[in-house]
Amino acid sequence: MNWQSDFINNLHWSDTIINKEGKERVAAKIAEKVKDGDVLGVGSGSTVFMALFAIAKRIKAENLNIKAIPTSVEISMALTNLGIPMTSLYEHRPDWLFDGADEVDPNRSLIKGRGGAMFKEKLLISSSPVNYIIVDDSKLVDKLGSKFPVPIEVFPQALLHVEGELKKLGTRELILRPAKGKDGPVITENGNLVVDAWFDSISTDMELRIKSITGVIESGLFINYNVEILMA
Ligand code: ABF
Repeated sequence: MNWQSDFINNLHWSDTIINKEGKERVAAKIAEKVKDGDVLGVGSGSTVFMALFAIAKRIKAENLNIKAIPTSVEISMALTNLGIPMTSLYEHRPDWLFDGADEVDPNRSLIKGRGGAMFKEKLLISSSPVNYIIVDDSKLVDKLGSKFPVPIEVFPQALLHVEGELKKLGTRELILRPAKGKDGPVITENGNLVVDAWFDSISTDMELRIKSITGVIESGLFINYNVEILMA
């Protein structure tokens, strides 16, 4: 199996992305920031993919020596395809990072995790001194939770316990995320489930309250992180 070319050929999302031009513009802004010798943290999502294509062009044209730390297997495969060398958190911490988001509120707090990679995304953001969140204006909201639920990665046998505790925190609706195109739930790269939790209101301590439930690995709430929002 030639997974490398299969992977690129299967990027059907490139034809269907919402606001492709906006995402391309912000991806170009990220590529401009890359300097020779940088170790980059690389998030997930279509905007990140576009930034990687732009970065790969610069690496080739200017013979830059860059290393990237990926947040998912999918991003690792894209890096391999594009010839961008990889490293890991065992060896390096990122100099800076770029990642997408699903919602951004006026305080720069975020909901992320539509791809289910929020644990590694949060680990990388927490390890990196400078973090750019690349979004188009459709991601801006007055209130977190207006358009997207909060994704929560849950250890499988803790599901019933976590469900009960989330109800105590006031969740309006909980959905066990289904796997696309097949029966059964999504299984994360860490072997866990993802629960999408809708809240009517998300207080600033909600991230910590969710994280303190035994069996929760991580949530897609990023409240008051050190991030700069880059928009097209
Ligand atoms: C990742 O990609 C996720 O945390 C977020 O859910 C998603 C954003 O994707 P896109 O850039 O395609 O809108 O950052």
